[in-house]
Amino acid sequence: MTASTTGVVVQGTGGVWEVYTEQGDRVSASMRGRLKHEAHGALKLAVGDRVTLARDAQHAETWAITDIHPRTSKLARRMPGGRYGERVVVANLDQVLVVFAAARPEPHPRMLDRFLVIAEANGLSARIVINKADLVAPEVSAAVFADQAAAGYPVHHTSIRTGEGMDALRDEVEHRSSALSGPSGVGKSSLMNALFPGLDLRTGAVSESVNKGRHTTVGAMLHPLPHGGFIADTPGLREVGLWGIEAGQVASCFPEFRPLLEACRFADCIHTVEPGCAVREAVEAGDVSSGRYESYVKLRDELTGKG
Ligand SMILES: Nc1nc2c(ncn2[C@@H]2O[C@H](COP(=O)(O)OP(=O)(O)OP(=O)(O)O)[C@@H](O)[C@H]2O)c(=O)[nH]1
Ligand SMILES: [Mg+2]
Ligand SMILES: [Zn+2]
Repeated sequence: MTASTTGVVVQGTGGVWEVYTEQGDRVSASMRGRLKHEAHGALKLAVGDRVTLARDAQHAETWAITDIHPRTSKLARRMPGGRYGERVVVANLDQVLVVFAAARPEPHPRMLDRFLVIAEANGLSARIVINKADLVAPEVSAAVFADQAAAGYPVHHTSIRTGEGMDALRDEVEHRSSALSGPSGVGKSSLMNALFPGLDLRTGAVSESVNKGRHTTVGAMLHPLPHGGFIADTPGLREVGLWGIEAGQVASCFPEFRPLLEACRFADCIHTVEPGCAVREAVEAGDVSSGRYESYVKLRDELTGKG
């Protein structure tokens, strides 16, 4: 007799995987032989994948992953040239939360743009969280990321000290699968603990180095949320980086550039020196922020080896 169920892979980087079942149990499982062969040596399964599990009555302790359900999205590190394919860091994410602090550490709009471009290149919607709102006057922190808000990204102001913004952010995170990203020390783990007290994530300046020392393979890990949904703490965008993004793809990773791209005089316009460039005209007219344009040039140069 065989029992079967479905679940979501929450941890593991090959070999044994931790799966959170639809019954709310956390079980260990390995891929069934047939599935392994289909993978052609590549790591086919990733954290976030929905899977079917089966268990034989004779081996009641061991679950086998018998099927991987189709993905709705993936945050992937693509290898250049496509020779080694890609490595999926987290599958089936609904959104990325890019967290910065209003202060301590100081926020950097150009660094935020880098995170946003990585999310866009992976086809994931992004939400900006400005944490530690208790440290800075609201109009000051709103001004820092005003260009990104104007580009259409939702912005949350939060503080774990005052509780500001917590209910609104929780509403956007519950029942979804989200990855948190952002610089060290901005309060990502603190925020998750404040939103969902049962999570008990490690906080403090050393959290990440401690984690790296404990696990030789630092992979993504999903935390199930009490009322449904999952959250991945740090690993995510930073690990994926700009790796494998094509230089020609960068302009379309700026949502406010997209309606302009068809209007450039040259189809292969790279929006730097060409005459009749609709993007540069919009920057000069003040319709597109010069800071965002600066990020575009910088990231593109980095990908073409000029940066
Ligand atoms: N004043 C203030 N301090 C905060 C707030 N949120 C977090 N902190 C403090 O900021 C420090 C860093 O918080 P963490 O949650 O460890 O930051 P993190 O982003 O998870 O850092 P890494 O894991 O290193 O990436 C801790 O000392 C927190 O107490 C806030 O809203 N206001
Ligand atoms: Mg942390
Ligand atoms: Zn152009």
